[in-house]
Amino acid sequence: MNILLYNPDNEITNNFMPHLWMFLLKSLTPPGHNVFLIDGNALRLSRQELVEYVRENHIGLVGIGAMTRMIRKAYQMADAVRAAGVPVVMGGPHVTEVPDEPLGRDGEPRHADAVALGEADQTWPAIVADAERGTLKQIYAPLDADGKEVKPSLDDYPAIPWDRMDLDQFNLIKHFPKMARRLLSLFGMTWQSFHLLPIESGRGCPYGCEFCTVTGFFGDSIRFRSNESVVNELLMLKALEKRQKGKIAVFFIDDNFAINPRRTKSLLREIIARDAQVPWVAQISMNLLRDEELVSLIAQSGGRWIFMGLESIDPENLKSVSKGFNRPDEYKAILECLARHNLYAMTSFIFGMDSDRPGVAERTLEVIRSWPPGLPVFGLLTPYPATPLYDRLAATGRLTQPKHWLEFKPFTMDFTPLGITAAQAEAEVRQAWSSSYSPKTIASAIGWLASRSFADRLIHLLGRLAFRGIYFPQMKRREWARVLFQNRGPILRLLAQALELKFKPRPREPFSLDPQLPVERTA
Ligand code: B12
Ligand code: SF4
Repeated sequence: MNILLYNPDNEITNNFMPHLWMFLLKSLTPPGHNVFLIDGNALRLSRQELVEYVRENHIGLVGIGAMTRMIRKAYQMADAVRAAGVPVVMGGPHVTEVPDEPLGRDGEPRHADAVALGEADQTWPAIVADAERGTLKQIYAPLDADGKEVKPSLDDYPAIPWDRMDLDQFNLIKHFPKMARRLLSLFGMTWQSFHLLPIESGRGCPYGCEFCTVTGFFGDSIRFRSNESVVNELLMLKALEKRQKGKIAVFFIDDNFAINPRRTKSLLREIIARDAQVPWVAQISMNLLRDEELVSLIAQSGGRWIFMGLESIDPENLKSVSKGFNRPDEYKAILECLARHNLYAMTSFIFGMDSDRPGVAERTLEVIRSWPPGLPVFGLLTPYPATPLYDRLAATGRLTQPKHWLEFKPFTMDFTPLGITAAQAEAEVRQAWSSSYSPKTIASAIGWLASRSFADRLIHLLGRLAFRGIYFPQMKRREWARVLFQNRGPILRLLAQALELKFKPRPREPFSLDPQLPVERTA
């Protein structure tokens, strides 16, 4: 049977990284089937185009996965596929939380023939077999003989054959303007491709923050792959990048990569010992980064950026969403410790919490300005279905859009905040993004990095321009031209430094994204 796995686009930004579930389920598909993958973020298809693709490729089953914010689009695409007579199975966090919705058991139209609840590693082969026989059930749940939910162990995690997958749609170099590519090649960056690929080394986070789906979905039982299997995957990617004459970086998508610091350190030591370093990014909660030995191993093993949910600078807010383990009084010291190890942070903030008052953006920005530069992101507190936050807001009658996902609008509030209006909270988010990614802030961040390597400055600049695009889409050539013009100061200064490095290469500063190579300081 021919199977299509499809992930809808989020209708706003381009994707920078493939979704792991598609590659994982492809690897777990029993032999004898052909699995096609389409990520709508990389290859945007209309409903009609998707149906044509399904017909042309004689697809017998379409699997669709989506987060809550993409679910409306997912349902529209599923409806079109089902109208063409091809069965649809849906999976992922949203449909797991509200399975009656895709199955039309809530009185609304049906969008899926079947739903895979929770982690589908073990149910997927049964789904495929039933679809082939034409006996799809409505619900597939990973249950044991007693009907209790089973979380798959990651002991026998499949080797994902990245080297045999078509990754061309995720080649980020293709998104660079031609002129930028030419400039980069002048400085020896002649990569044919640049991929950011997702790897999971473990699943689960027991912290149970009130707004988060993860503790409910993956359970608070934490599971890890063996060090060996993770390191083998990294080594395969290193070999692949060599063959592709390209560059590969990795996003460890574990919710809390250092949730068991002993195990994380042992993995990082093995990466170093087996020379498996690639530049990587991971999500780690702030409390676990107090450990400087861990920070040092992160840096030596290829770690470049750490994504951390700081959420708020107000301890009362943090307590109100069960995230009191974040301590705002230590944010600065930890970020400085990371910067000493040449590591930087993507810091995520949420506005609209119960203690937020007008002016929260400026108060937060003032604190951020005292830190080493990073990539801050700002969002509104969002009640995802089946989270304790959703239940609390529903119970107190504060939800203004109980099914906000069916009319999804980015950066809008779906409930009534306490100390600020919804419109004010939305304006605070706007202000935080505008200020954090203004040409002045970008110039000052690059200035802060004057004593760091050229590569660090270039990566920060590119990162800042790209992250700016999360809030201010800059897809069209004209929009890019405006952004580049507004930021011409740091861009021209970097260009001048690059020319100087190229033509007056003494003392030489090697251009490298590989952390194991020494990168000389220029000052
Ligand atoms: C990586 C990641 C991202 C990446 C992007 C996604 C990517 N390209 O991989 C980035 C960093 C960009 C991102 C952004 C966001 N993310 Co995110 N992200 C994740 C993360 C950490 C890992 C996803 C992953 O690969 N997991 C591992 C795979 C194996 O698990 P899985 O996807 O759940 O798939 C399994 C099952 O669900 C099932 N399955 C999934 N799909 C399908 C489909 C079929 C047909 C079948 C049969 C089975 C099936 O089988 C898989 C194997 O068991 C998850 C948390 C998590 N641990 O999952 C959050 C998560 C998915 N993100 C979340 C959120 C909220 C967001 C944001 C909205 C945050 C924000 N406020 O901006 C944005 C939105 C992004 C957008 N595109 O618009 C929430 C989603 C909650 C929800 N109900 O939708 C999660 C669960 C985290 C959380 N805190 O609750 N995210
Ligand atoms: S620490 Fe992160 S992954 Fe864990 S429950 Fe909190 S928000 Fe979710």
